[in-house]
Parts: sequence; structure tokens; C-alpha cells
Amino acid sequence: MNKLLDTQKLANYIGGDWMEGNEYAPVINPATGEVIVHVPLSPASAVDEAVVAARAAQKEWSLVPAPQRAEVLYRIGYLLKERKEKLAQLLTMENGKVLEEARGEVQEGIDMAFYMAGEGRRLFGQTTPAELKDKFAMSQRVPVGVVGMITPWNFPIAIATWKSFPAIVAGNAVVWKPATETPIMAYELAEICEEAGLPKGILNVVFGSGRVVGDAMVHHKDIRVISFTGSNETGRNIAAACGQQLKKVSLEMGGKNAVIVMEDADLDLAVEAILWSAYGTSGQRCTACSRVIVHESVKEALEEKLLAQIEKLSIGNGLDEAVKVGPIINKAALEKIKKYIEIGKKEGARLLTGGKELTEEKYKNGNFFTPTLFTNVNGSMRIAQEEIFGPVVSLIPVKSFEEAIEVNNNVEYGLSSSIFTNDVNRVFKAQRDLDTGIVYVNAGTTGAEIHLPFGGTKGTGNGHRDSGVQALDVFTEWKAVYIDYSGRLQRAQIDIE
Ligand code: UN1
Repeated sequence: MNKLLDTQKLANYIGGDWMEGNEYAPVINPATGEVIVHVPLSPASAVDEAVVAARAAQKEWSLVPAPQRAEVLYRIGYLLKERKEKLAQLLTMENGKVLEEARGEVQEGIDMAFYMAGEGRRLFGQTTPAELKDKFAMSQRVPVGVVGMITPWNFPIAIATWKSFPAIVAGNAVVWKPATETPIMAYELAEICEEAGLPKGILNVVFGSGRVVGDAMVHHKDIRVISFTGSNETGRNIAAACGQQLKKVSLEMGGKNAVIVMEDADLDLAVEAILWSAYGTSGQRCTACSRVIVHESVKEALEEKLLAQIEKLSIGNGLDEAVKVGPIINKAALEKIKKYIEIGKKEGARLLTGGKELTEEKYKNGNFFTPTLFTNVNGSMRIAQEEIFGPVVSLIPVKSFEEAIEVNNNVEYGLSSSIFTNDVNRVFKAQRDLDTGIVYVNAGTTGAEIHLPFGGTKGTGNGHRDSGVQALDVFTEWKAVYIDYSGRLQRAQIDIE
């Protein structure tokens, strides 16, 4: 048993009860290959039970004044803060990201708790003049009821907080399917919610596969909204199923994010930012930089500087503070990355560094891959178009600012982009013309802050946003209310003077 965990077998959390499973799968530390814990693989009936509990609890929760609902979120925030180090260590063990990043991820959860707790005293609606005399009109947010959330392994706690905290403060109950690769964060968060006094049934965790648990959630008639972060293929299937049922769905599905380096850029700064956004989390972020679009006049200088720094990156177990690049989540993800290296070579891109799985003694039980840089890539090659989700960067030379913007936009995704330039006119043009939900100037493509909307255009999603106050739009409906205090029948559009 791991000393940081009080159990060998995780349990579902349904209606405030911890329920053992029948079937379990091992959870493997991607750095060491060791089994850390076992996660239940629940049947679809567990979703039914969770929804029953959620529905019952939500009725009362929606009547609790929002500032009081927020009090619970404040307590959750303080507990997350208190346990930040323990959570970060567990996160590194199950996900592999290096400790520094794991701490940063827990911090996102803490920030989200306090930010959404503040919304408890806002949740603004609008009053609007009515057409008729002695009549009052307003619109207000109301909870949708039971919310389903399906979250990925790459940010197992932050993304869960982006979705559950706005849902909870707005008066909903949540049924949550975390990724089976990283269930410990879900287990810990559920425990914290319980300790913070979140009423039973408001947060329910059902562990299991997408095929069984996810599918049951998507098709459950009493789950009114599905909020999903994950792969494009799964997201499209969920959207189709929700479309059929007229169920609201919010999707966030990745990116092919670029850093643009113009000829007037501070190259050393750009190199630092590229390293951090491309190889941090081993490139396993939706926001990771996987393309560098560089002006041809600084291409060679940039390549040289990048190469010198990439070779210094230490790869290994993220629990070691000196390590900068941790493992890949599992063997299947590793195989996918290897396949793209072959594709890149066949397409005629030049491999400058990396492209290898590490198999020496100290790496052999984990899934390690070297930070990789391809150059002379053409924007239409598959390695420059498809999401690889690993530490693989394609360097694409361009001749002008206009071409850089065009290459940036010419992909299926639209999550994050960045430009390095010191030309103020280009800064303003770029922030207008880069077709992504997030734009950075003189900073890398990662590091979104929780009080701004997170999401993207085109194949990245379906127009909704996670985090930011905009997340409330996913978890609330607008209700228009008219109060006529004239004492007589006043017909809108007709009885106007
Ligand atoms: C993700 O990869 O899905 O902006 C989330 C960032 C982090 C969140 C990434 N704050 O890189």
C-alpha cells in the first residue's frame, strides 16, 4: 500500500456513501510501472444509483442560498491548500507530471475554489425594462439539475474543479466519471468535499470505463448536461448522442498549438517558452506547443538555441525535483507517439533531436520518450496537423508575418497560440487574427489562468468554455420572469400606448 493513500482499493462515492466495486483495474505509476492502487470498473447501474442520489440532493441544494453554497467551496479551497503537497505527490505518482507542475495543477484547483466561491455572491442576472406600465422583467440563472462530467487523465484535479465548482455553486448536483488512469485525485477531491460539508449526493464519483460508465451517463435521461474534456473522437461521439437527445453538451478536445517566432523576437525568451510549453507535462496538455512557426531569417539561430537547451532537459521520475520531463501516461500513448515519429520521417521532415523511447535500465519500467524536434516541416504534413499528445515539436519556416498567421490557423483545432515579437502593430494584429480561443504574446501556449474562459474554436470544442465566469453558462439555464403589478390584463405587443 502506498503510504500517502489510506486504501489499496478505491471506492465509488455515491449519495455520500463509499461503495466498493466488484471488478477492479490496476492503476499504474507511469514512471515506475508499479501498481499504486486499484480502481473500480463500475457497471452502468452505478450511474443510475448516482443519478437517483444526485436528483434527490439537488432539490434541496438548489434552495440553499448561493452565498451559503459558496461557504462550502471556501472550505474546500482551504482543505486543498492544506493538502497541496500530499495531493501533488499523489498526482505525480498517478499521472507522471513533475512535482513542480503537479503543485501548479493543485493550485489551479485552489484558485478555482475561491474564485467560484466568490460567484456565490454574484451569479448575476439582469433586470430589464418591461414594455408595459407597472410590469417588472428580469432574467436569472437557474441550475440545470444533474450535471455529468467526464474528465481526462492529463489534468485530473484542475479540470475537475473547472467543471464541478461552477456546477456546485450554481445549485446543481454532479455525477463524475474521472479517467481510470488517474482516479486518485478524484478520490481525494471527493473526500475533501465530504470533509468540507458538501451535502451527500451533490458530488458523486463513479469510476469506470468510458464505454460503460461514460456511455450510461451520456444516455441517462436525468443528466441534463454533459461536460467533457478528452479526445476529439470521443467528444464527437458524445456530441452526436447528446444531439439526438437534445442534451446540452460542452466539449473541450485539444489542440495543435503553435508558437510563432518573428524576426524581431527575443530568441532566448522564445526558446525558454517553447521548452516549457512543448516539453512540460511531456507535451501531454491540450495547450501544449506542438508547432513552432519561425521566420526563415531566424530559423537557424532558433534551431541552434533550442537544440542546446533540449539536450539539457533531464528526463525521469517526476518525484525527483531535478527532473524536467516526466513519463508518458501509458504504453498505448507511447506507441502513438512512436508512430508519428515514423510518419514525420516518411513525410520528409528532418529529425533534429529526440524521437526515441528510453529503454535503459533506469527507464525500462516506465514509459519515457525523448523531447523531439523536427525541422523543415511543411504546415500540411500530418505531424503538423494532427494532435500527437507527446513531446514532439514541428518547426515550420515561413517568409512573412501574414504567412505565419495563415499557417497557424490552417489546422483543424483552435485552442491556444502564441507570438514572439516586439512590434506593437503585429501584437494587435496577431491577437485579432489568430483563430484560437487563447492567445499569448511573448509567452508560451500553456498556463491559462482559471478566471478567464478556457476553450477554443473549430475542432477544439463546440463553443462552450470551461473555467472563467463563462463556465456558469454551461451549468445554468436562463429564466425570464415577468411580474405584472398593474392589477389588470396587459397584453404584450398589443396594449402598448
Ligand atoms: C489541458 O491541457 O487540458 O493552460 C489543461 C494550461 C493549464 C491547463 C491545461 N492551465 O496549460
